[in-house]
Amino acid sequence: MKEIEAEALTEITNAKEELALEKIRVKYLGRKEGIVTEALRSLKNLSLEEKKRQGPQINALKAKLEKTLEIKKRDLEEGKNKKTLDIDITRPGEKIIKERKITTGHLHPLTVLENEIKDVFRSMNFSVLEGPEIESEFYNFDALNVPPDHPAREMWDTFWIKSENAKTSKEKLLLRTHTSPMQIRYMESHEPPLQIVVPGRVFRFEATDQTHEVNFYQYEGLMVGKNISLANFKYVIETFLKRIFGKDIEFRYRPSYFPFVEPGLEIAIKFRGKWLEMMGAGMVHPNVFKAVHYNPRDYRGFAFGGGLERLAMVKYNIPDIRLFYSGDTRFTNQF
Ligand code: FA5
Repeated sequence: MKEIEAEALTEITNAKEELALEKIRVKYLGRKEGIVTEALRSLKNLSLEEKKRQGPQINALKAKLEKTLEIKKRDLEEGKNKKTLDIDITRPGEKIIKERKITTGHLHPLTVLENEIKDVFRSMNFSVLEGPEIESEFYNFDALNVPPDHPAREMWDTFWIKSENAKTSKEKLLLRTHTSPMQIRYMESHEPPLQIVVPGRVFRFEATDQTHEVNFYQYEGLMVGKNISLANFKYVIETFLKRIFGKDIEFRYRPSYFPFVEPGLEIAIKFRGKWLEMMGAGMVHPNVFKAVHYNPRDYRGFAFGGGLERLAMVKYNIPDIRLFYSGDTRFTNQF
């Protein structure tokens, strides 16, 4: 009986399919010639004593085999079901393959770069903030040392917003021509030391070409404290450029003029064989400090304002600024 049991159990374990399992059942438990069935049947030829000894053993074996067969049968059935579930879940559904491909969205290259800029400045302890796109004449010009009759106003062709009843320059509205008004807004409500960066959209009423848009983005920087110098500016800006471009790039500083800085300078980067103006900058003008009621004798600071698209053009080697706003997905899908 022990031998039969071992043999039957091995066969059951090795059975690969239900048909094979049925054959094993017939072989051992079949009504006509099953080995165990035969053994039970032959009990009647034995002495009473032997019957008492062997009867329970054979019955126990019969029960055990029945149970094992049942479990194995269930396993095989489950295995079969599993097989039908054995699919590649990363594969798009049949319907989707046939009808349409699912395309996932992604960020616009300018958004990606703006996020990168914020990260770089945050890592240098700058706070990131935003300001209003509709500004007043006061914040966009007057407080930045550009009074109404100042010739420098011509540097920024402005979209004015009709505001007939406006009496003061704080009430006269326009689409901001640069992010610099946020210098004033922030200093009005904060005391130095401070260091901020302000990305945002700006507008200019000017003709477009390969490097000029009517609507573009700037990132404004401002750092004010007791002993801030151009050396601090140089360090911050060179660290910034290295982090954005991941390598040394060819750039130059040149003296420039902006009414709200003294001295003023501009930074250009060599791009496709030409110098491309990237940002204006300089040491905050004493009149700007006066406008926010800081004593110009107490504080010094630097400010800069750069063009986001220009930075992206150089970083991604894009020849024409207008591509950013073309809405052409063949362009944006490359990012
Ligand atoms: C300004 O707007 C100053 N507010 C910058 C500044 C800030 C100077 C703080 C000093 C201190 P500017 O007009 O040069 O300056 O513009 C700054 C940058 O914006 C330019 O260097 C250029 O990179 C970008 N830019 C200017 N005009 C356009 C335009 N039409 N299209 C795309 N980018 C432009």
